[in-house]
Amino acid sequence: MVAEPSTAEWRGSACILCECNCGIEIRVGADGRAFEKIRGDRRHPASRGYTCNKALRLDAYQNGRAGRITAPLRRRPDGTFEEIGWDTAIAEVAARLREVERAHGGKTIFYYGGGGQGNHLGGAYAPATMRAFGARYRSSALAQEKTGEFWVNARMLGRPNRADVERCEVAVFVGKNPYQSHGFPRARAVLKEIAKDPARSMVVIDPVRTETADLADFHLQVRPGTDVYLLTAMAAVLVQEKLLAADWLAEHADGLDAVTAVLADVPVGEYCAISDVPEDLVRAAVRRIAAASSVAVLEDLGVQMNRDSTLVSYAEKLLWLLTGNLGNPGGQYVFSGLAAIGRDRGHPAGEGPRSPVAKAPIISGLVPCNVIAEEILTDHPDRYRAMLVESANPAHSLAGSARMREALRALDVLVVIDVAMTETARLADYVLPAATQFEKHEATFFNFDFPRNVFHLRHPVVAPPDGVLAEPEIHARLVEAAGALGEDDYAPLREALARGRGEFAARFVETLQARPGLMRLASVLLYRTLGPTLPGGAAAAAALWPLAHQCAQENPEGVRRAGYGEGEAAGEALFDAIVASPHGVVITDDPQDETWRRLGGRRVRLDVPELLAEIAALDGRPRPPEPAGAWPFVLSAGERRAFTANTIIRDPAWRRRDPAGALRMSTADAARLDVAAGDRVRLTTAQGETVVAVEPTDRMRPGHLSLPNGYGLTSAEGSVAGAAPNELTRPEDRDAFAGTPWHKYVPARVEPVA
Ligand SMILES: Nc1nc2c(c(=O)[nH]1)N[C@H]1C(S)=C(S)[C@@H](COP(=O)(O)OP(=O)(O)OC[C@H]3O[C@@H](n4cnc5c(=O)[nH]c(N)nc54)[C@H](O)[C@@H]3O)O[C@H]1N2
Ligand SMILES: Nc1nc2c(c(=O)[nH]1)N[C@H]1C(S)=C(S)[C@@H](COP(=O)(O)OP(=O)(O)OC[C@H]3O[C@@H](n4cnc5c(=O)[nH]c(N)nc54)[C@H](O)[C@@H]3O)O[C@H]1N2
Ligand code: SF4
Ligand SMILES: [Mo]
Repeated sequence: MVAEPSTAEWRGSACILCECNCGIEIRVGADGRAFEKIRGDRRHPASRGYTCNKALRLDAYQNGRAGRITAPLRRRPDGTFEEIGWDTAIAEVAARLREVERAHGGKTIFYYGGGGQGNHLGGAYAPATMRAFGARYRSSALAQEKTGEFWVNARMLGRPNRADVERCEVAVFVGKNPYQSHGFPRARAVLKEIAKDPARSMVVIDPVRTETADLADFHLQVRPGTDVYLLTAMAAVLVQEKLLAADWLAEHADGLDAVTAVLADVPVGEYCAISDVPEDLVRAAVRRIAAASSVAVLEDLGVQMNRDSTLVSYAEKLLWLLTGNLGNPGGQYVFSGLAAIGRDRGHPAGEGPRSPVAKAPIISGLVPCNVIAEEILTDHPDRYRAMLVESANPAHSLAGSARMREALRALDVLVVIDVAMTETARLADYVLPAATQFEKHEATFFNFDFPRNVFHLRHPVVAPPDGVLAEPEIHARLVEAAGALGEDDYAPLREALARGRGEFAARFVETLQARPGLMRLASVLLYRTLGPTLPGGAAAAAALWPLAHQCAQENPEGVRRAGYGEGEAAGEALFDAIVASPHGVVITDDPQDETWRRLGGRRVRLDVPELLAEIAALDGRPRPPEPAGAWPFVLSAGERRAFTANTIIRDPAWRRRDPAGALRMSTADAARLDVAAGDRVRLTTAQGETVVAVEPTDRMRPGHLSLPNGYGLTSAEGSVAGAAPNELTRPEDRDAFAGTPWHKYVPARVEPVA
């Protein structure tokens, strides 16, 4: 049982609106529900009291007019929903999935999601449900943003890595606006520190003069979609001006000759012209990077959801590798963590696992989001027939919403686990209502900090309403209904646990060795055995127990320095500390050279042949078309702004500004079209059209448009606020290597409406 939280006191939790998950404290009102006050939590080891404007509005997530669901729903033949009990819901969902498995094989059951920006604990239990029904394929939002970068990291380094922005001398942001989107702790404060310090510099590569660009020393205001030319030119300047970290490269990297041979021939001036950035400015920025003792480079959606995204990731990594910025304080590092987010085997292009229908590359275990509809809408025998969607809203968030809706309708069965009636849930056969992130134990695996990495198991802040369940319980019930686990499996482990955790650990390992088939069911096995014994009703934390042990084994030095001791005991101590603290704990405190140990003595590989060949061939490629003719604009569909948070908060009233999500365009374009702020225009793309209000601004380049992310949600009453970006995007517009979308490069036109 979850302990009833008491009111009238500050309770430790975290903001769930972006991957930073800043620690917060919440004071709940006398009604036991309202978030009366929210403040940054000074005891949180990563955020240290910091929040941005968004955390203070979290009551709108918990208590807003958000279409909350509090009973399992079953679709009636006429398309309306009826409430059913949990026993019926679990039995019917299990029977329907079993039916699909029997008729077509478990591989036709597709799992999507597993957590948004704040809730990954459910995702830790989902593999058990997949295993119980024989499901093999899965995906999540990561496969429409990060998989290209994951693959490049795997090919070049063998491990994912991050940039140490907090300690760097020079920060470089490529298609990223951390002032609004964050992405590292205390982002606004860190950006201001860099801007203020004459010894440090900031380079921003973005077509928009963003709030981050305002703080930059070098703003390379690139023509949308041409970053591959700009970043290749930047890497080429390093070679051509002899700015390479030669000694470092000799010690740590292979393939330099192949790379320099290609970069030596790059026509820097011409590539700068294609990108429309003054060559002098580009050279000055590169010289600043080369002269710095440390450079931290972060790329994000502006390039990851754009043309040539995987190639851009490669050129971006060459920039910091050729200058020796790996493993140095303030450069790039390989992080610890409780889960392996971002790891991939790094198969050569064309050789790794593929999706069953579209034969798209599966990177980090994820099918590219842009082919999911294609994998359903076909008569291929292996097409996906059933889908389990958890904590995600693919009918809204994936490219080509119309086609995605058609695909979801074409499934034999769609099951959605969510807190609210979303665009996706409306299409479901069954909707299973979850407790919100403030009503249960919850956590994320976005733990990438260095040298001190942090994990935060949040405790419930308010009691859940009757009728909802936390995801671990939903998965456990589905697994049991499938007959994959039961009392016979639990009893011996419980017996061992009664004699102590040591006995339990030994019996658990023995059990998995004897029955390897239980491996992927382990989370539920632990939830039902170890779970009920955890303090404060933290049964959901059971899945963290093996992860804590694994973390202690893989990072003995970091875990010891963080104060957990050594050997088996360190894993137990780390786990107990995680479960006990409502404020988050430091899990590893790494020595500076830990990156090299994690790379296991492997050298960096600079020449990824498939990618280097494409870079070499750039010059012979047709030049990217200027926006013209029927599509004179490039639309960036889905920008992060002061009041956007994907589709996590569904109540539009949470927005202090910009309730309908204005279309930003340059003042010059607005004058030419004769439209002023607030005027409505028709925005058309090859996929669809919408009517939106414009906001002319001198921050935009002429020819460039931007729509915010996360608008266009249907309210409980059926009204829609703002434009849904993916009514305007197409699934076929995607990267050749990773299948990631071109959401930031959508040819468009704009016409004033009367
Ligand atoms: N406020 C807020 N913060 C968020 C989120 C949110 O919804 N709202 N979502 C979170 C999530 S899920 C993510 S993945 C991150 C994403 O964080 P970001 O990637 O920083 O967010 P975006 O605003 O989508 O895109 C970043 C920048 O790319 C620029 N851009 C557009 N086209 C191009 C181009 O052709 N080249 C280059 N170089 N840049 C271009 C845009 O102008 C924009 O400033 O944010 C997280 N944080
Ligand atoms: N055109 C365009 N499309 C984009 C983007 C873009 O920039 N442009 N950005 C993309 C990016 S980077 C991302 S990350 C995705 C995000 O898109 P999705 O991965 O689809 O997820 P979210 O919009 O974050 O929605 C999270 C869902 O979780 C639900 N939820 C909230 N709390 C809980 C809980 O505790 N339990 C459960 N079970 N559910 C809960 C919410 O109601 C919501 O339905 O969107 C992508 N789509
Ligand atoms: S939205 Fe703001 S407060 Fe919330 S986690 Fe992100 S940076 Fe922190
Ligand atoms: Mo994202």
